[in-house]
Amino acid sequence: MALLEILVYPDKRLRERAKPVEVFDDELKQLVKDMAETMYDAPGIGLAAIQVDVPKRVIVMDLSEERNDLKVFINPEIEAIEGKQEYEEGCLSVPGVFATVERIERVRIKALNVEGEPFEIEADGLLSVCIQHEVDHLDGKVFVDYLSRLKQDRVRKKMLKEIKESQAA
Ligand code: GNR
Ligand code: NI
Repeated sequence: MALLEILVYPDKRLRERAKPVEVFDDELKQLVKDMAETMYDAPGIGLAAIQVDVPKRVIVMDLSEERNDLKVFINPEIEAIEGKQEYEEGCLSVPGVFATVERIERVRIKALNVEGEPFEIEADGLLSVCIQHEVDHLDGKVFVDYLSRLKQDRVRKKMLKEIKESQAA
């Protein structure tokens, strides 16, 4: 097991479009394990592989209080069903920044499990928000992209300042 380093905005590698998984082997299982460990340690409720500099379409998530209900989505596809919702989002790649984002309320998710078997679920509430946030990462998007230019500039400056300070220390 290993903790992986989480890329921090505005790192350019977060802008890459992740590639579909084609091989369901032990290496993929190890990646999922390491991502789960990294997410639990952070702590966060979700993590996309691109955030640990692996440009593959792999997501781990755990929304449970007890942190014992790991969900894995490989090559996920989202289809809107209905509605809109607003949620105050945060991101492990933008530490300390929280902002309200409008998302689709109810979605259908088609994905593969770690064995490569397809499954389909419907989601609303936090699961729906989180899967949309994670699939954005796989497409090179970050939640701050939905904010005004002014707010994006402020977030970028804050992150760059913190990165600089952590390097000086
Ligand atoms: O830990 C996380 N919390 C969170 C809260 C509201 C909306 C989305 C999220 S996902 C985030 C983890 C993360 O950055 N995943 O990419
Ligand atoms: Ni995120």
